[in-house]
Amino acid sequence: MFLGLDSSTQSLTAVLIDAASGQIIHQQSVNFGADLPQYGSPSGFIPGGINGQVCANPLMWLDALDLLFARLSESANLGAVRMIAGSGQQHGSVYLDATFNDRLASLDFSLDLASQLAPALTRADSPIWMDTSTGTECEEITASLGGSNEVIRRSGSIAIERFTGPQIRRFYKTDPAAYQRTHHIHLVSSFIASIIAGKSVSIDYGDGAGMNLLNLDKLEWDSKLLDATAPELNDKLSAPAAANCVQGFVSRYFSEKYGLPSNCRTALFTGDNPASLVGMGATTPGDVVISLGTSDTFFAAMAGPLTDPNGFAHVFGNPAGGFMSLICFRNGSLAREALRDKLGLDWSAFDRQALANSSVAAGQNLMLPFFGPEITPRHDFSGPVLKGSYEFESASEPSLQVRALLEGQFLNMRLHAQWMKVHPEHIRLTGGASKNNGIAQMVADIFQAPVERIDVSNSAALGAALIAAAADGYDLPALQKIFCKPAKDSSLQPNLTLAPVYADALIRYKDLLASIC
Ligand code: XUL
Repeated sequence: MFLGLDSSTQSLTAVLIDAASGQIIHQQSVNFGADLPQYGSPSGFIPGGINGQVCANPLMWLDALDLLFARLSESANLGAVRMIAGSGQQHGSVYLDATFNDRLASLDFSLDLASQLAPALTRADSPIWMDTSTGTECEEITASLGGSNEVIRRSGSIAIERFTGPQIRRFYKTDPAAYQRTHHIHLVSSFIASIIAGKSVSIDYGDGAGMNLLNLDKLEWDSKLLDATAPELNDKLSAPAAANCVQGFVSRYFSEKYGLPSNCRTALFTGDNPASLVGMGATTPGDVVISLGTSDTFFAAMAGPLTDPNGFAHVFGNPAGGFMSLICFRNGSLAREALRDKLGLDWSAFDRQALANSSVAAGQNLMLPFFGPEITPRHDFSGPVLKGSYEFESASEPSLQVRALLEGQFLNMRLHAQWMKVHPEHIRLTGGASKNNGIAQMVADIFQAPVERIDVSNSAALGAALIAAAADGYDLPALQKIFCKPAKDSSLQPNLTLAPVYADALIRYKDLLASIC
């Protein structure tokens, strides 16, 4: 059996799989807000941060680990676990002093993790991915590298507020003495991995690429980016490595306290998005995942470290080897809901409208589908931009607007994924709106690729369990065929006659966008 853990923003989740029988044996979760109310973090972070600061208490993550393993040891056979891997919310960082390793090596299992490791923290809180306080530091790092293009070329992303490098720089500037005392800087993923392994372990390429510090060509910490970020930073970071590197055996704390076998091994942990790529069964170039949520995301495996020249997208390591892109679109459900409300429709009417006028109206009317500021493309839109027939622009025929909004969202995705030079061969669609057949067909038609619906809850923790099994020698693609199956009867083929229609719409969409920003 293999155990995958995911320490996300709101919860810590475990998925236990039996690789030989292809079964998920057990799933268990600790919700930070509900299960650990003493941390005053109902949504997993400390509310009320000023100037865009969003932090969590790393001791909460440790208490969650103890609670999760206590629950697991009561409800599952941990004695059969051969390897553990995991993932964490990306970008968050934990700061520790020179005693960290010794404390890990001598943990007393009659006590808890939080009280024994608290004295090693050089910073009581951990900035997480929701933090936007580092605008100045991003500008400083960018200037020091001679511009955004160079930061993108080296690290795969522009210097961006939530990424760890700018966060480290801000810590160094605001509390230089504490920075000086810091011997280890960990990501959430590598912090939890270190606790499980009983020693400070490496940062993997998947999560490490979310720091604005990893050189994607060399897969090493980039000396120019390190210098631009904070002094002596190289010494405080463990060397980056591949996610499936086995670290050794699980810490005695976990084997003696919770019944894991003493020869249970641990792999590195990665970011939640790279782990989801594995859990969604999309680690081969040509596989694309589109997740329709509050924001929509598009992520896809890539063989080489290509980067988005516009700097809208991010590039991370793919735990199965190679790289992956992550492109976020802020106006996802936010925009779908805004249009639904504006047209006075309920969801079922909205869904029916999406199905209506199928091929006849395809690509005829254009909408830049942004009801507020967008990140891909980065622009402060004040509302959608419409170009088409009178019936469309005046909303006298509301179905035309519903169709154009959705088409606009997927044309925008197709346009902003072109830099990857990957033609999607399979699209895995997930998230609330993916259940709608009209929307799913539209995705197939606009990308001209087959679409499968996949409904994996806990895809990051499942991905981590699969990484653990692969690190033990199992064939990952074979495991993914079993564990990451699309929902029954959920596959849709593209309507090939619409290929030229959407190729033309894409050009007109691009021109309309260029006329605005
Ligand atoms: C990715 C990002 C989020 C976190 C959420 O860049 O910031 O998806 O990983 O857990």
